Amino acid sequence: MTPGRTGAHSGARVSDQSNSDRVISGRYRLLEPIGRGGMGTVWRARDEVLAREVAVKEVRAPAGLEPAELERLYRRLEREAWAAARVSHRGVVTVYDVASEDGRPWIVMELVRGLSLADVLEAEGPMTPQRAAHVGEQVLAALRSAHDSGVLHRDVKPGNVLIANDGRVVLGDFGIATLEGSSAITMPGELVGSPEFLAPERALGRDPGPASDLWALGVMLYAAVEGVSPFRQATPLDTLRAVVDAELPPPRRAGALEPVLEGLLRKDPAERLPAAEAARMLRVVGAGGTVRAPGGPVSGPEAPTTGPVHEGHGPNGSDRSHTTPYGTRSGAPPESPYGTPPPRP
Ligand code: 3AM
Repeated sequence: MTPGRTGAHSGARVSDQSNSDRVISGRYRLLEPIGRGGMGTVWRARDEVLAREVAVKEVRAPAGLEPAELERLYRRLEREAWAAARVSHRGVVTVYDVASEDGRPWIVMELVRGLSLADVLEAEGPMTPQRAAHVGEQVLAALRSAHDSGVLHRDVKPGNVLIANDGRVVLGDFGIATLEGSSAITMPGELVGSPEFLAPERALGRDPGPASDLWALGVMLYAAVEGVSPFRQATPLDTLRAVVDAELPPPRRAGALEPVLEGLLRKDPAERLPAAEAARMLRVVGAGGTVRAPGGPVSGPEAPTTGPVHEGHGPNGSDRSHTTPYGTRSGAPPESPYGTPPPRP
């Protein structure tokens, strides 16, 4: 990673330059698009009042909405940005402002200079279980802080996890976060969130809870070590069916992380690994130790194994050792982490 740059956010993959140099709300000058999320484009921008760079998310509504529906969507997004602003944690992107321009909200956030986990996986291929556990531990700490404030993220996925150049792992994009207990923003026929990360209870149309975010964390960590997303199928509908019905494809490269994945990816949210236990297990695996199946005793960090964990455990695994959590990039870029659907069990 190159210090000081915004990671892969050169704008090369984001073609919409049309708003460049536009000033939002008389204050935020859009400089370059740095990524595109589900709800719109994220820009690197300059806050002209405080003379610092920020990230600004442009919210785009699905085409064809009635004006009243549009208005409702925008007001809800504002409320949800305010909900996210309640969370104060070093692992959670700081929301500074909701600016209003051309009748729609623009979410102003801390600019994280680094790469998204999606970019890292694309460039480097699957992670070692130890490194994934280290990332997962930090994402979980951020989620627990959000949950303690009554905020659900609802869109945990590699594109929304930012790995800053200083090594900090930051959970970003609270654009569709919501207060626990309030209903989701839904457009006719639309599910909020990406199908492959959606927890079974959400795929079944039930209200999400903190455990739904833990499921998404499990999917993300599975994809990070295995190189394939566990339930992804050719169409969103088939993916949702697999989320609800399919057994978890047995991990082949997860090694010490396997009990954590199994615990986070239990279909019944009541049986899912509790956050505190998941945090403890991730800490142990991140330190090079091993853990027993969820519910069982955990081997403490006092007796971690040393050295890489389960390197060479699966195909292409032997040359991917990383001596530091964000160290050496090795080997040819592998297949996309979300490329090939896993075989159905
Ligand atoms: O499209 P990629 O994965 O490169 O990292 C986020 C993602 O990048 C980036 O915008 C894209 C869509 O979410 N992003 C989101 N919030 C950000 C922030 N606060 C951010 N990059 C820097 N700072």
